[in-house]
Amino acid sequence: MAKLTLYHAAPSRSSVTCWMLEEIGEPYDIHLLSLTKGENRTPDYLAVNPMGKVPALKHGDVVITENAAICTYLADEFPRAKLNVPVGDPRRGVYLKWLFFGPSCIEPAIMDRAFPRKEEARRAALGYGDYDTVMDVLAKAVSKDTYLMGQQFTAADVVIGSGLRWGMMFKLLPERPEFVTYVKRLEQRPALQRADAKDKELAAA
Ligand SMILES: N[C@@H](CCC(=O)N[C@@H](CS)C(=O)NCC(=O)O)C(=O)O
Repeated sequence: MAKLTLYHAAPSRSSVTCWMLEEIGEPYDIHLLSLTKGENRTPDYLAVNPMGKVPALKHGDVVITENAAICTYLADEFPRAKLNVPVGDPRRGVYLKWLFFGPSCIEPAIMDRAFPRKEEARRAALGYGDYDTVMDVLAKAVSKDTYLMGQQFTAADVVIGSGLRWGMMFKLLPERPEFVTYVKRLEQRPALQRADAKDKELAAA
């Protein structure tokens, strides 16, 4: 099987991919980078990800970047883990919607809150519309069933769950009861616990 290598800074956004890899359950290597030492800006790493960002995932000769793309890729590439909704399944459209909602709505809504613009942007001009609507849509989605796709835990939960988890950790998202309950449920997953433990160990080394 082609080798999996995660380019990771512990903890950071690449912890999302680490969680996903733990859910997949295939062996992988970690190539640790120190962001504070600028190891993500070296020519060697820029050849892997010209954005100079983590995560990046190497699978054989393929390099994938962007958390949501990596999670989508891994779920499709390793269907045995049952973390995807496959092509042909009518639920796939909604599944993809949530995978894209993370980077295209949650992340910019949070970042605009953390670093407000001098002038308020028109709602129609922002891809995510407005912060409160994003929160309301999310609260409804995560409280409807056990997971976003019902009883099935999927890569979409890794992406959206991570956004909610990190957002609340950095006080950029409200601790709405729907978010807290959903995140607590995710935190019971052994794969997330293993990823967290790995991050603690790597950060302390
Ligand atoms: N859009 C990327 C964002 C990745 C990202 O911003 N990673 C941060 C770590 S939290 C990073 O590499 N920062 C280092 C830098 O920009 O110098 C994704 O979703 O994967």
